[in-house]
Amino acid sequence: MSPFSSNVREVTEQTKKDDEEQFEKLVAPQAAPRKYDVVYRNLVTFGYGHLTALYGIYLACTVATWSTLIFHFTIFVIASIGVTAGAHRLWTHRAYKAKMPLQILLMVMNTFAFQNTVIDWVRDHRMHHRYSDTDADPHNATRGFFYSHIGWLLVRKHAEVKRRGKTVDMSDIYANPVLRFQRKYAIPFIGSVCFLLPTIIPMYFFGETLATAWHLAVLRYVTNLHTTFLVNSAAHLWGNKPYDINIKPVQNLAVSFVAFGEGFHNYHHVFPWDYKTAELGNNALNLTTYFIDFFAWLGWAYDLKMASDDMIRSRSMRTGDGSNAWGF
Ligand code: ST9
Ligand code: ZN
Ligand code: ZN
Repeated sequence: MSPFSSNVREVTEQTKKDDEEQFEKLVAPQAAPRKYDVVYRNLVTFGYGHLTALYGIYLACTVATWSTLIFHFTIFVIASIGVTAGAHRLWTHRAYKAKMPLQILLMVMNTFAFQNTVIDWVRDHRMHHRYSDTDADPHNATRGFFYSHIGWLLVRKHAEVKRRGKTVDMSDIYANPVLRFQRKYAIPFIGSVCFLLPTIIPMYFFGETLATAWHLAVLRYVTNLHTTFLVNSAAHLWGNKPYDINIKPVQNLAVSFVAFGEGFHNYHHVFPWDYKTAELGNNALNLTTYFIDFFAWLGWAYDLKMASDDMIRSRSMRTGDGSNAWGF
């Protein structure tokens, strides 16, 4: 455990609610034949985004200044942690608690990532855990890499997502004033934070042209999207299963590296309420944990939940594939 981890609480037994969710997972159909209802507007916007990002790579390698590149790398890190520490570990899984200043900071950091509003993100992600890799999971990985990576955002959701989604408890999220603010002012706020500022700042401070500034801003955004998407695709397909061999999510170190610690995904699906999302939380592949530990040290994060060693060991012995925490 890190010296910064004050206020850590070891969880020693699954709640009754988890058991009920486990049961429901079994009854949603896994990948029943379906007809895809393509959303052409999304096909056009994602197509434009990717072409813009490709040209952004060319500009990054030829004309962009180092200041602009460092600036965008910094935003990439900020946005990533806004997703991992904010939307994911804090708001979806309630793996720790955060005081108001940290919640506001995380909401702004998350806004740089523009992955819908946090409210919508949490609703989809709670469905993903409750009905993992069934038709009620928005990005059901039994439908393959492309569907779970990005395809699910190009078609209407499966009826099972909408039907079973009505029962998912979102009361904590709907009551959260910070998240309500983000949703209420979504268009001007997300537009300004995610696109406008990252375009204007390199123009005024680093002397970039509008074309270079815009293409690099979109490149940074698209890169953030793909590192997140890899958790839904690669970390459900390629890797080991030290904790539960019966589920699709795996340990994938490459994904952990690009997604700030979110690739230890076999562990995460077994212990979703663990704030580290991994057995070995403090390491170079899990920078999000250092971020949360730092704020725990400051007193802004508290009640960090963590699975006990005994609990992890007995679960590994019961259902794991015999590989270790790193997935070897
Ligand atoms: C983007 C994607 O933002 C975000 C990706 C998140 C990925 C999560 C990854 C998790 C990884 C975990 C670890 C973290 C790792 C982080 C690493 C970081 C380095 N429950 O959605 P609609 C109902 S892309 C309950 O329109 P359609 C509900 O009644 C970027 N109910 O469905 C809803 O109405 P309302 C920008 C649900 O029409 C109604 O259905 N974003 C649920 O089938 C309609 O919902 C975009 O481009 C649910 N889960 O359309 C937007 N879902 O909302 C992309 C739906 O009023 N999305 N209902 O209550 C869309 O355009 C559409 O959602 C669609 C489906 C076309 C995909
Ligand atoms: Zn998953
Ligand atoms: Zn999760």
